Amino acid sequence: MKHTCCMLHFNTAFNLCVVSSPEECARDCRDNEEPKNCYYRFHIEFYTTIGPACNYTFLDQCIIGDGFEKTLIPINRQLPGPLIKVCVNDRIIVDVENAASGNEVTLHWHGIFQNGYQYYDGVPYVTQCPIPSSTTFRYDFVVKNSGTHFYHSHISTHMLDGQYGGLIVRDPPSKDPHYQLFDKDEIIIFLSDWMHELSAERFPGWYWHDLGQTAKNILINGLGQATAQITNGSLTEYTVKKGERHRIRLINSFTTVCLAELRIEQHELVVIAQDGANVKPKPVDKIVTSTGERVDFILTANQDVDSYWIQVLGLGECNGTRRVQQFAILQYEGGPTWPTRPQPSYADGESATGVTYNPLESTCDENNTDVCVNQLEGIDVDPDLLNVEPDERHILPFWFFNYTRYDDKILFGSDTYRTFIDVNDFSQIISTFNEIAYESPASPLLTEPRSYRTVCKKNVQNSCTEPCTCAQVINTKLNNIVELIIYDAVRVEDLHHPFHLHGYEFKVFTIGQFLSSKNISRANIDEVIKQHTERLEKGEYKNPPGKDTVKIPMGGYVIIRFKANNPGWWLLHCHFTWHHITGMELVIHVGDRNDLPPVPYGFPECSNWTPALHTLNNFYGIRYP
Ligand SMILES: *[C@@H]1O[C@H](CO)[C@@H](O)[C@H](O)[C@H]1NC(C)=O
Ligand SMILES: *[C@@H]1O[C@H](CO)[C@@H](O)[C@H](O)[C@H]1NC(C)=O
Ligand SMILES: *[C@@H]1O[C@H](CO)[C@@H](O)[C@H](O)[C@H]1NC(C)=O
Ligand SMILES: *[C@@H]1O[C@H](CO)[C@@H](O)[C@H](O)[C@H]1NC(C)=O
Ligand SMILES: *[C@@H]1O[C@H](CO)[C@@H](O)[C@H](O)[C@H]1NC(C)=O
Ligand SMILES: *[C@@H]1O[C@H](CO)[C@@H](O)[C@H](O)[C@H]1NC(C)=O
Ligand SMILES: [Cu+2]
Repeated sequence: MKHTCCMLHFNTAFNLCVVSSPEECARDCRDNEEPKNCYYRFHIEFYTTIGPACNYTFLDQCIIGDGFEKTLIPINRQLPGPLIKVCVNDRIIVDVENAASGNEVTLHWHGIFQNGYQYYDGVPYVTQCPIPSSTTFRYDFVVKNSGTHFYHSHISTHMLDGQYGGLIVRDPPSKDPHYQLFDKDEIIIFLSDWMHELSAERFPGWYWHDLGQTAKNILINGLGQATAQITNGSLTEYTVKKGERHRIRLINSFTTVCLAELRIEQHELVVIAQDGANVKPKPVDKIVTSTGERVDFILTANQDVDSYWIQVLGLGECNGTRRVQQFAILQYEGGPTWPTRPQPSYADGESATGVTYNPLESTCDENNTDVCVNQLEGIDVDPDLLNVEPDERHILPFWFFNYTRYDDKILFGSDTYRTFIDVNDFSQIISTFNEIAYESPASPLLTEPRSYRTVCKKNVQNSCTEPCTCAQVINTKLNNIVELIIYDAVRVEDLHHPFHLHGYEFKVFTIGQFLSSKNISRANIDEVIKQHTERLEKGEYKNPPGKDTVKIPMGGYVIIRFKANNPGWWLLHCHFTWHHITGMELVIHVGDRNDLPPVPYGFPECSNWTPALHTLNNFYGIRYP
């Protein structure tokens, strides 16, 4: 692996460089250290849990999951996939070998800005062609922003089939404002949701039994109990030493609409970063996350030498009849391997008192007893972001287009094959964002920008009837201050959609919720903007915190801002898999072609191929009249 030749992209010359292994890269980060070239090989194939590898003592390729036998499409026969742990400014090279015959792959490096490496963001038909099976695609980028990130499949529903893993980018001591607050930085709590069949079974979904896409289980670092029964060995155990302060990195890699609430018996959790953005420390008792969100917190092992339950409750739809929950164990060195107290029930977790970070329902104003993500204090803010008027403001409602309300001919008319999902109330829906359901073009927008229909807004393009579908693009000027107001126009019980922006960290200014169950009108939003403007005029926003994924409360809204200083084609989408693949996404196009690095030499292309009919006929010498 070491001392290999490799080529730096965007560089015409060949550069000799040393490639380091994952272990060499997962070093302590030091000031003034040479960055490393970190190489990973990701092999993707169909596989099963509790398979024959689990019979041998060397368990490297044994995936247990929750002990239920099922097919998955993991990376390197691991769940979660291999951990990428590097220092800021390292270069990450990942060769993705797609051996899952019949399935395409792309991987998104969630949280990495990719400024200068726009071709490696992993969004199919936006930044690259999907990786066909039996081919290898090399992701190759330098990470310039630190934090707790992760990677996951960005195509179809494959994220649920086990294609994800942690991506931790650490700062050297002088760059980490919280460096003095912890002794150890080793624990990762990686949360994923789980079903007992391949995800494809649930897209569009079943109609007669077990409707919808609700998760069956939750896994913590790929492990969990299948039922209420306690089985030793199937839970993740974290070991700490009494007195130590741990920086714990929590990653939510769910795919369904369930959210997760984490609590660690008898321990306070001090939040220090969200989605890789540092914040002033804030002690809380419970941490709620939705898919795409990450939280770094400090846990001080200051309780009796013992074992403690780490309890994760599934919220939203997972808090229905099933009350899905999962456990891991925090074990103090010298303490028992298993907690002496009984395993808490869902109701025990629910009734545990204390302050909740990122609560589901909250007004997020000064009277809030919980802590909304906009109520943490950032470490630094670009003063331009506090301008009263942004350079651009985009008001973006989202809702579901419900085919079932209309004549069935819209969905099942002859010769129309519209995308839909079957949801748990027997209706068929697609998802719209800014009044359009996103539809992929046939070639990546980044490399083939002419391939999309430029005008596709309802009422503007005559041919676009409701539901309007197209590759929706919002053009933005490089370096503009951009404000987005994203709102849940038609509230649906239990849904709190998390929106993720690629390529950026934004600042969260306001989160709010309308308490009535009425639809949110544009007039409601105008009132919200008025109050927001007043707050800006009075200088009431001091240091809005950063994030890259933010959950919009049911029937609520968020106001976020960012400086558009990263040129490229960046997806903005609901991170619930079934929502974004049915249209709840759009592309923010920043700058133009001249602002981007050249397309890497030999970069794969894809497109439709429907040649004129006479081409073939000319070749064979056949003529039509
Ligand atoms: C694998 O393990 C199971 C359960 O212990 C056992 O019944 C089976 O015989 C083993 N198979 C092989 C091939 O060793
Ligand atoms: C789990 O392990 C502990 C300690 O070894 C033991 O006391 C307990 O009975 C085990 N529980 C089960 C369900 O096997
Ligand atoms: C579960 O749902 C019930 C009923 O809506 C609610 O009262 C309770 O607070 C929810 N639990 C959690 C942990 O969100
Ligand atoms: C907070 O509570 C106080 C006292 O009840 C009330 O006067 C004030 O209007 C509340 N603030 C908001 C934003 O609702
Ligand atoms: C869709 O419309 C049907 C028929 O009006 C209704 O029963 C169902 O609740 C709606 N579903 C959603 C998700 O809005
Ligand atoms: C809310 O909006 C949905 C979708 O546009 C519509 O079907 C429904 O009738 C509206 N409800 C009310 C109360 O206006
Ligand atoms: Cu959504």
